[in-house]
Amino acid sequence: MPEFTAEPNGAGRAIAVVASRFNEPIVQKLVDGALQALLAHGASLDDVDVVWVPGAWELPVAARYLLESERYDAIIALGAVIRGETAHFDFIAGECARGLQQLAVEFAVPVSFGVLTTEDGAQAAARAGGAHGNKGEDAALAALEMADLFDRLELARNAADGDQTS
Ligand code: INI
Repeated sequence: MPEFTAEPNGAGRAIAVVASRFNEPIVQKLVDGALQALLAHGASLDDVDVVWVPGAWELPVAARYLLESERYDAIIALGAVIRGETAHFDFIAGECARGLQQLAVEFAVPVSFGVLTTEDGAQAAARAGGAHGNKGEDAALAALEMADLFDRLELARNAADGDQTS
């Protein structure tokens, strides 16, 4: 029975980090965590672009633009939507999540979700290098693992196709 597992492997990967400026001090920590994780797993900063957008609402459209370039092996979306600060929290958080997931499925390219959706700033800080870790780092690792998984699946598919034609 074939079984596929993968590892976060950043060697030779072109990665886009798309980050929203709203709640920038928090999001900068997510970006720092993501970049550290990419470097720790073999990526080169020469192959990583960091793209800033105004808020989480703009993350999906920016991610789509980047995906259409076909230049990236994975996209890491980072942001912080904090309920206490807006009446339209649910719209922004929900549409951001939905838009990013739709893109991942449509393009079949890893688009990881490192967007904090919290009740208050303290919860967000705890997840941006505080007591609950760094969700930017987690998102980077997920993106690299998915890119590696797709490589392995592609190899297996090509091998199976070769078997059929020989
Ligand atoms: N954007 C965020 O990323 N986080 C928030 O908490 C937030 N709040 O609180 O409103 C927020 N709003 C801006 C939004 O993402 C868009 O940039 C704006 O509506 C312009 O399109």
